[in-house]
Amino acid sequence: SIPLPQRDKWKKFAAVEFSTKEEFQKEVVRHVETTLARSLYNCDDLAAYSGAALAVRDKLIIDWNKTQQAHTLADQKRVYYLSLEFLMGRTLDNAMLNQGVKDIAAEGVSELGFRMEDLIDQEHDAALGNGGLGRLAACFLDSLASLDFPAWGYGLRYRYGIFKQEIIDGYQVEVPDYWLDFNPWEFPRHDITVDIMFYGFVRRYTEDDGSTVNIWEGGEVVQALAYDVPVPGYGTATTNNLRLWSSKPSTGEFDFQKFNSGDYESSVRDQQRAETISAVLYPNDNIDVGKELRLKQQYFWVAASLYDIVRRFKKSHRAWTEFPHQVAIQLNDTHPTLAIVELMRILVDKEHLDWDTAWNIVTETFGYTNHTVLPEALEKWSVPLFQNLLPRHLQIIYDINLFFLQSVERRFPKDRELLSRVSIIEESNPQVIRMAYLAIIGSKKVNGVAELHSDLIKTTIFKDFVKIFGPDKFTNVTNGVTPRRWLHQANPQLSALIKEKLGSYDFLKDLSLLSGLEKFADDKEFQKEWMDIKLRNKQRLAKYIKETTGITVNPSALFDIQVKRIHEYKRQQMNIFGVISRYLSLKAMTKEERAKQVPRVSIFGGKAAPGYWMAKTIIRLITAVSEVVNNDADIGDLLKVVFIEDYNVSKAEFLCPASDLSEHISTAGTEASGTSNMKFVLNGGLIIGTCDGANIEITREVGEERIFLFGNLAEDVEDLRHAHRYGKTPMDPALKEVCDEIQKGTFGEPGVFAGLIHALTEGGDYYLVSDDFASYLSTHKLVDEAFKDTATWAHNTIVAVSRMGFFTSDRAINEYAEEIWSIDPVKVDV
Ligand code: HBZ
Repeated sequence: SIPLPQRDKWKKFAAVEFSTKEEFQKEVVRHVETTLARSLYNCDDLAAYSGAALAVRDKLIIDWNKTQQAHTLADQKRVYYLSLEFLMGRTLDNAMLNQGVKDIAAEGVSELGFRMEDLIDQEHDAALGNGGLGRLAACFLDSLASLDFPAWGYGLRYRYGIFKQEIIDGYQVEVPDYWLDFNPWEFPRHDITVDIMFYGFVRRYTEDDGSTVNIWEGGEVVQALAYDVPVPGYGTATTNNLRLWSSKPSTGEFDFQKFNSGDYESSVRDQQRAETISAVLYPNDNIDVGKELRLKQQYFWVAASLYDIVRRFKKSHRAWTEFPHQVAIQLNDTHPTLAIVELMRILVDKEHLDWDTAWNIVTETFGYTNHTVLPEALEKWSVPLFQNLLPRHLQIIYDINLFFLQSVERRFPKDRELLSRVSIIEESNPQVIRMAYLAIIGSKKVNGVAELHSDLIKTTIFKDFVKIFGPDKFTNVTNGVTPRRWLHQANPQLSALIKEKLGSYDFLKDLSLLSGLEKFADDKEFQKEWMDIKLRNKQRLAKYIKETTGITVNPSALFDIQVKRIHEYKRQQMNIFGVISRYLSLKAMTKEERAKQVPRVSIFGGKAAPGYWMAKTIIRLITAVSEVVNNDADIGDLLKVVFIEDYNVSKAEFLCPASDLSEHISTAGTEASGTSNMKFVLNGGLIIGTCDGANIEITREVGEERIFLFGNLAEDVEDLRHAHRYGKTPMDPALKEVCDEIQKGTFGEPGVFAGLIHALTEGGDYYLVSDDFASYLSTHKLVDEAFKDTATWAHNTIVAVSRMGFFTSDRAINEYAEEIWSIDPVKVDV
């Protein structure tokens, strides 16, 4: 740092944040003219967006610097959130909101000749995630900063985020998402690099004192380069850091032998291999594929992050045993579980701590969040693959397992079965490493993401570990969403109306204040304003649908939305079968009967993993049904079916405010929590859903009258599946009709959909579509009836919103801070 005598000069010229409209405008023009080398003669929306973003970024980074200094000075325990995914979406709007400059900035750009909405629309989503898990990480970062917690996120800086989805001839086509052309929100830190090793071998030798030392050496080396993304809190100066690692060839690694022998091309190819590590986000959600490059990504990211965390800890010159008092590390699913092993390697091999001391430190440091019970999603790595890539880490895992199994044997001496059930190594061919078990054994706390889910992990997949470690190691933290993005930013009109009633925007920091709305639930004038906002949000969506698909929808129809990743367990197939059934009933009606029906718009959106053939078939069925139904003159406005292409965070922001009804209809016991259910209700929509994930807690909060629950319960699923396997379940008659219609060719070549039908019949209907179908259809009838009574509908949505305070991510983060991390906030002075 700068020597004392020169610091006054620095302080005199320290960067200052803009705080007025004029100062903001000055910054925008300066950036457009200098940083971007444009002028008033060639400044389009994109250049104006860029100028505004750079101006806001300057403000962020000044706060970021203050925050890092305050955190260093406070020297308190920090939390590190390790996640392979951060689904941040757009930044400009959110940064302006959190910094409290939205109004002056909007006026400012308007006077410069632009509309803020148009500028915001220029921004490319930061789509470094698949779905709920990645978006949860983003909401958590927002809450951590807003609550002044000293926290860092660590992730990978993928060159390609989740693919862009195009629908061509009704089928999903994946297009690469190259998003880094212009990203003003990241700062490359060319001075922060870490060399990461792969492959090689372990050399073991004996020291003079007789102890053995293991050294991992001789492998391929790749360099990790840090990119920092500032994360501003709402209504506070705290601006935390999200550090994303990018891979590049290590500086010492150029193969001069190849170069000298004239094989220049192949030596460049070797270098490019290094860049491949952070090139692409794996596009699978809730399915484990086990590719070597994925394991490389995991180790690369975990090793760089731990090196960084340990380096920061070492600056304080504390004893190693203090480490868990300074550092909490949260594992977002099992993807970063190698961090447990890597920290052991650092402590034992590099810092020469004895095993037990090191293991105590490690197991006091980590927390593990589980996001799924689906067997196909639980991460397992083949031992031979692992042995080759990370030989020393495999030895450490074997030792962790050995000591663990010995302790289990001491406590449960006669239970051989138990030992094989809980072993980190599964004795399959080839052997595999069960990452969830490693994460449990190496963590202080394990949590699920909603009450039912946290109970299920304790009674099913991790039952043995509850017996071994006791129930207190397992806890629940129900997910939440940030009301800054998901209420105020997504639905500014609703937020403003709520503010008018509650007197201030304090509810954005303390969402429980929404309870103050309940007394207005029967106020006719308020109901009208409330429903008018819903209508305007639906009109905006209708306009978007018209522009992007050509389909005309009636904004006063009931908008029924299901947007999320396409997956059999989420049962979009059941939804589209339900739509077909509705279509068939409408077709069978007389004109008079039809006139009494509530018009519907069924809206779908979501990506299928590129290799998930069944999910892609579901998309094809949705688009096929929409082609038939939307063009059927008998039906007109009574039913429209829309598939929204390329569902992502910024689309969710205008879809959530536009729903009357949203669908959260997973087979009971399969959806760990769900978070879009919370977003939809918070925006004044009702839910049709199963007794699954957070739907159950939403029901408890808003009251059973305000949610349309249907279907079998989690506790019945096993028996129902069993009955299917033994051929004891005839197909539901309404579903049978739907299947017959598909097979007749009403929606095009039936062969295309054979897989979907097969899954219901010979496939054993694993997701229990047939078992839940009758209840699903009859509940939709209740929805239609309820929608006719506008006053009661308005009342119910107002009451529901007023009771959604629990589902803020601020509440979730406070629970993590208290029960898992033991961290306190640090105030940043301005
Ligand atoms: O995490 C989701 C759950 O399905 C959802 O119920 C929950 O609300 C949310 C947040 O807790 N899980 C995921 O989104 N999972 C993944 O995206 C995923 C990605 C890569 C994997 C496995 C899972 O290898």
